[in-house]
Amino acid sequence: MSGDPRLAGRCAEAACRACGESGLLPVVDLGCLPLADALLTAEQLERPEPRYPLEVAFAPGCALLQILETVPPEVLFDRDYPYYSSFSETILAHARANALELIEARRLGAGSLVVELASNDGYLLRTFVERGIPVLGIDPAPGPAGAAAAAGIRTRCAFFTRDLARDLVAEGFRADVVIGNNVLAHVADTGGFLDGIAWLLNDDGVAVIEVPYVRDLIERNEFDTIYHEHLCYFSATALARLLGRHGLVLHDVRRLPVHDGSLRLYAGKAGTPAAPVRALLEEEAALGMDGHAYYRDFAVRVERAARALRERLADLKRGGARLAAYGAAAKGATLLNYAGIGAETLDFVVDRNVHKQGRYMPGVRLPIRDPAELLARQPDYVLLLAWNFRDEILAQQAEYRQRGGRFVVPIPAPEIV
Ligand code: DWN
Repeated sequence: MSGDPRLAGRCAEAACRACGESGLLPVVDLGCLPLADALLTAEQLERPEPRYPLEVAFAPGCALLQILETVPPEVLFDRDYPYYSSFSETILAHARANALELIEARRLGAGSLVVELASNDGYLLRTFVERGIPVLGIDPAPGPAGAAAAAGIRTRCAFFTRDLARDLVAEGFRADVVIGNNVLAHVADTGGFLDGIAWLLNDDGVAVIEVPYVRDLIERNEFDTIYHEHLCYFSATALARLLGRHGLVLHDVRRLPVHDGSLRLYAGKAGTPAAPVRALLEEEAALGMDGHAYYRDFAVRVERAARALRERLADLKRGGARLAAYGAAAKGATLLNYAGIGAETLDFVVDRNVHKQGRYMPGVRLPIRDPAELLARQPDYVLLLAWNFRDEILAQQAEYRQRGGRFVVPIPAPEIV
C-alpha cells in the first residue's frame, strides 16, 4: 500500500464516486502530473502547464478503484482534445467485429436505433450506417464529433447526462442498443450516466459497454493507464454493484485483449446474470478483488517498474545510443512524467495522428513528429509508448527494424524487440 500518511488522510476524507461512502483506502500516489492528452503547441511551451494530483484509492464498500481528483470534463475534453480512434487499424477491426456481431445477434435493421456514447470520430457507428441502420453518436469533443458528422454519421456534440437522456426520450429516441466503449471510466457523474442509459434503452434493449479491466492493470502493471481522464478502474464485482444501483442488470461479460485487457459488459433493464458473469465474479472473489489487500504491493511494483525502465534507457543512452518514442498516447504522458524520462533520454516522439503532430508531449515537452521521422533519423531504439498496439506497430515499422532499429516495450517490464 502507499504508506504515505497524507495520502491515507486524503483518502479517508474522500467519498466514493460510485457508492458515496467515505473511508477510501490508499493504493498509489503518482504525484502531480499534467493532463495526459493536453498536448502543447509551440506557443504554450513558454508557459507553465497545469498539474493535478493523481492519487488512486480503493472503496471497500463497493470494491471500486478510483482517483481522488476530478478535473472538470470541459477542461479534459475541450476543443483541442486530440484523441481520434480511427488512427488504429486494430481498433477499427475490433469495432467492426463488435458492430457486425450486434447486428446479427439483435437482428438490427432500418427500424432499429443504435446510440453510441463517446462515439469519437464515428469509427464504430460507420459499420451500422453502411447497413442502413439508424444511429446517433454523442461525443463532447468538437474535433472527433465534427469528423463523425462530416462522415455522414448523425452526431450530437455533448456530454451524455441524465438531462440529455431525458431530452432525447422526449424527442422520441429509444435505443435498441446503447454502446459505450472507454467512456464509463471517464464520467464524473457515473450514476447519472447509467440512469441516462436505462432511460434511453428500450425495455428489451441492450447496453454494450467496454472498460479497461483493473485485473489486467494490476497483474500486468499497466500503471501508465492511470491518468486524470480515467476516474475509475473497474472490476466485474464493482460493475455489477454499480449497474444494480441504476436499474441495470449485468447479463453477460467477456474479457477482451484490446488495450491489453478490457471487459465488455452486456446489460439490460431486466433478466438475470448468465454463467460468464457468475464465473468471473467467483474468480474475482477468489483473488480477493473486493478487498484492499489485492492492491497491497501495487505502489511498490509501480515505483520499481518506473525505475527499471528509466535506468535501462539511461544505460542505452550512456552507451551512445540515440532514442525516440512511438505513440503520443495519454498513457505515454503518464509513463514519461511519472518515471522522469524526458529530453535527456529521448529526442522526439512519433504518432500517426495528424492532430498530434507538431505539438509537444505534456510535461516532458518532447516534439511529436510523423512516424516517417524514424526512417529519416533512424534512432537506435524507440520506446513503444503505445504498447497496447505492439503487433500493429511492429509490423508497420518493419523497415525501421530491418535497418537495425529496436523497440523497447515498457509494459509489463522493459523488453527489447
Ligand atoms: O480511454 C482512452 C483510450 C481508449 O484512448 C482515452 N481516454 C484516451 C486514449 O488513450 P491513449 O492515448 O493511451 O490511447 P491509445 O489509442 O493507446 O493511443 C495510441 C496512440 O498511438 C494514438 O495517439 C495513436 C497512435 N498510433 C500511431 O501513431 N500509430 C496508434 C497506432 C495503432 C499506430 O499504428
